[in-house]
Amino acid sequence: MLIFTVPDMSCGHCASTIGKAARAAAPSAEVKVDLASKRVEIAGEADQAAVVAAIRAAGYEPAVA
Ligand SMILES: [Cu+2]
Repeated sequence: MLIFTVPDMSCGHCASTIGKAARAAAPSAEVKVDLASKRVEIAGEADQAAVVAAIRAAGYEPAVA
């Protein structure tokens, strides 16, 4: 399980963009994005560096929780 916080996730649009980026980077994992807690949880096979890079490329800065 990878857990990130994304402090600049501020609305549903951010959450959906971040979710798409994370899912594209970890297609076989289960990705959950929670706007209220600004968290991204990824269960299953996922490359942390690839997910971080994808979220950054989408314009957000993830922090490993
Ligand atoms: Cu937003």
